[in-house]
Amino acid sequence: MRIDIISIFPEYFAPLDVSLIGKARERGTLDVRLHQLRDWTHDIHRTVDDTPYGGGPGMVMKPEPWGEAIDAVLAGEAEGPRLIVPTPSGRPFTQGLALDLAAEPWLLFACGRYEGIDSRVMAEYGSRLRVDEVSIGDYVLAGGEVAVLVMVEAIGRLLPGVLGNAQSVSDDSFAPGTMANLLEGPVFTKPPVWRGREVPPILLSGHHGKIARWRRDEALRRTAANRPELLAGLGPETLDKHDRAV
Ligand code: 6GU
Repeated sequence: MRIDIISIFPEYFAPLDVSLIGKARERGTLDVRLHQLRDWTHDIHRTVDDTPYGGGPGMVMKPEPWGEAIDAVLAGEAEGPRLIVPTPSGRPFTQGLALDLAAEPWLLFACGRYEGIDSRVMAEYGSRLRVDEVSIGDYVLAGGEVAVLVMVEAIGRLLPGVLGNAQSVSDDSFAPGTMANLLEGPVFTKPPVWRGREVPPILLSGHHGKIARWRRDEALRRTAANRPELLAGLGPETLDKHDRAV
């Protein structure tokens, strides 16, 4: 997968050099290309923002540098990328959207700062590319860079061969299938007793059916405690006859 990121702070993306994503880049599974938006300005101050039409606080990113930057990324390619614009006003970023984006060959992230990017930029490319404005949660960040780090990590770990163990993707909280709308329960490793605290004996029993049942009960219990609104989305058809309200 190819990922282009346009930002006025490309140095924000240093974490993409390390860990799972860094390794995927070294192997060539992931091709990340960073671009400095200010390289497409033409004034001595390299201005990327201006005051909002209609008044109000803050600044808005000017359309011209964005148009030139995006055109330069698209230049010479037959097929365009999906354009993702991080903004708290966007559609929610979910595990489902991460899976959808992980199936794309090419993504372009356009990181806004200040009060956002002049809306004509999204309209302009909306006629040529699939454009999604996406939010990572109900809080406001100072810019889209950290949100893009979040999305690239969530998408990157889903690419074939990035995780050591394909099972860990299907066991994830929110994974479609048995974990849809469920949070993962607690996990344990050796030693069997630590500071007098025992690992739940069922996990040492070797009885795979009982372990799966216990894990599902714990997932339901944790979901009820931390995200009760998700339980409604489980729906009667996804509940088995042993599932119980906890
Ligand atoms: Cl995607 N961007 C910004 N600036 N703030 C956010 C966000 C995105 N998602 C939640 N808050």
